[in-house]
Amino acid sequence: MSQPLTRRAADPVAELALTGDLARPARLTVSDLLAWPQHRARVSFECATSGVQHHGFTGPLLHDVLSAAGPAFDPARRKDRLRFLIAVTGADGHHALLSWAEIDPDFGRAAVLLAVSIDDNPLDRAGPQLVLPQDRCGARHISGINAVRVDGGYTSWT
Ligand SMILES: Nc1nc2c(c(=O)[nH]1)N[C@H]1C(S)=C(S)[C@@H](COP(=O)(O)O)O[C@H]1N2
Ligand SMILES: [Mo]
Repeated sequence: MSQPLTRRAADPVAELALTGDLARPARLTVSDLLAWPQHRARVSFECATSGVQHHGFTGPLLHDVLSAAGPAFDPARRKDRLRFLIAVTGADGHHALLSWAEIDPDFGRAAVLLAVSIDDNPLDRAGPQLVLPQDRCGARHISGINAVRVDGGYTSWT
């Protein structure tokens, strides 16, 4: 028998909306995120309520995915990137802001991932997870990401 066409409705796949000051905004599933080079990270973080956790994640670098979407800065001008923020939101409303410079190879160089798997379990249904190997606390490891917004709106200084 052929695969039922209703599979997607019965087994929903999470999507994340990539929006903001981007030339190519996009809606991305976990399977779309496999198109970028995949990285592995073993991380430990402390949760204020549940203690220390250890996990292994795989996924693309957040910087690679956002760069492909064409952020509205001149890539040749390092100072132009410093006003950009990245807002990451989970389906439950938990969210955090990162600065572009935090993940930029010329500045903070944090190897932040948009994880497609946790401990070898795929995240297609739950949605991708933010992984910040440098964080001691787990609060920014946002799970079930459904929106990432890039905001370069702080132009009033110039
Ligand atoms: N979407 C979402 N992600 C989240 C949270 C949350 O409330 N919502 N809590 C954070 C916190 S405080 C921690 S410590 C880590 C691990 O939390 P967990 O043990 O509940 O998975 O997930 C983080 N990611
Ligand atoms: Mo936590």
